[in-house]
Amino acid sequence: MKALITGITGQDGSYLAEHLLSLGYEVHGLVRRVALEDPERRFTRINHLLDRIQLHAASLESYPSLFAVVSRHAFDECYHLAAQSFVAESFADGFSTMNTNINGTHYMLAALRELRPQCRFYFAGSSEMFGLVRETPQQETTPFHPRSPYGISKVAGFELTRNYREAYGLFAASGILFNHEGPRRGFEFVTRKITSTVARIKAGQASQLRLGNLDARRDWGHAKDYVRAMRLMLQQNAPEDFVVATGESHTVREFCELAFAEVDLDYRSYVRVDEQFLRPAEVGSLIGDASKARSVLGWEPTCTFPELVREMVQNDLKLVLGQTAEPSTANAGARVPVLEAGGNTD
Ligand code: G4F
Repeated sequence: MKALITGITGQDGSYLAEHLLSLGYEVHGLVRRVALEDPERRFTRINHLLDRIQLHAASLESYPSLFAVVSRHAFDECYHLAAQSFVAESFADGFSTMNTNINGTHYMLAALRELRPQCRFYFAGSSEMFGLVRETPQQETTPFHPRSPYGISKVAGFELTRNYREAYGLFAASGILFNHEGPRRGFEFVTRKITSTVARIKAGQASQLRLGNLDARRDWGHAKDYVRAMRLMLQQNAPEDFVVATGESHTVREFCELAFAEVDLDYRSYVRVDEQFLRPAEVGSLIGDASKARSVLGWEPTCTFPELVREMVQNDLKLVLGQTAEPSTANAGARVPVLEAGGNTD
């Protein structure tokens, strides 16, 4: 099996690449040209995989570049994970979030339809599509009410995926993934912001943690568990959409409490609310019902909330102390494999 992953340098892309490699797949990834020019910083999560995967330079903003890559390889599966995925940034620059997320998805679908219609397609939908929730818990049939340009772009990508499935018969499915975290999470997301700051406070390198809405409630799982569900969706007889969630939700405050307790500190002494981290329109509470994924895919999450918090704090403590941690920080520059240019790239 030959799989293409867009967004392979991200948290989910790196875990998915490992998972597919462990199952004997030939794994290809799309990367932006800017990433190639800065491999030491941009390839930290896939550094250890570079001699086992094939990377192709392309941009989600350029249809010709995606067309060129798809025209050269007979992909069986395509996992479209690449996106501007930080909700707060989508308020700061809604235009580029929309351009990348909506057009990027449309270009991928159009290139596959034209060149490789038998390739199965996975779209990374999001629980942010539920936004101002109409029912609790949220399931596949819950109506969408996105609250940010990011959420709106994901609803558009979800609908494009459905339309290509219905109009052109593509095997195109969307995962509606609730928040999924882990030691490879980007530092701008609240979980990693908390665990990395806890580690720095413990090491005497920081004295405060400034956050926005402490009462926001999320259904947090482990990204490693969630990439298994992505692949399972493409192994079914027919393309369908699935909610992927733990069915448990916790507040940002509870995450702080556990993370600080992991290093024997009381969060109340360090956490301060800072208005600059509040969002113009907040998604107050999300909790998913993954019954369909459990019964149809046979999927189960394996990591509990306290285990997730502990793993992330322990990893960040190692990073602060200069010990080996995830993502690998070893030098990737010397081992970047030969890359094939794909049309107009940035
Ligand atoms: O960690 P977050 O930035 O993730 P958010 O907005 O829920 O989105 C993540 O999960 C989605 C799946 O539901 C993905 F689609 C999306 O790409 C991304 O991975 O924020 C979580 C909550 C929010 O309610 C936010 O307002 O934490 C609250 N929060 C409070 N203080 C903060 C902060 N978030 C961030 N990033 N930084 C803060 O200081």
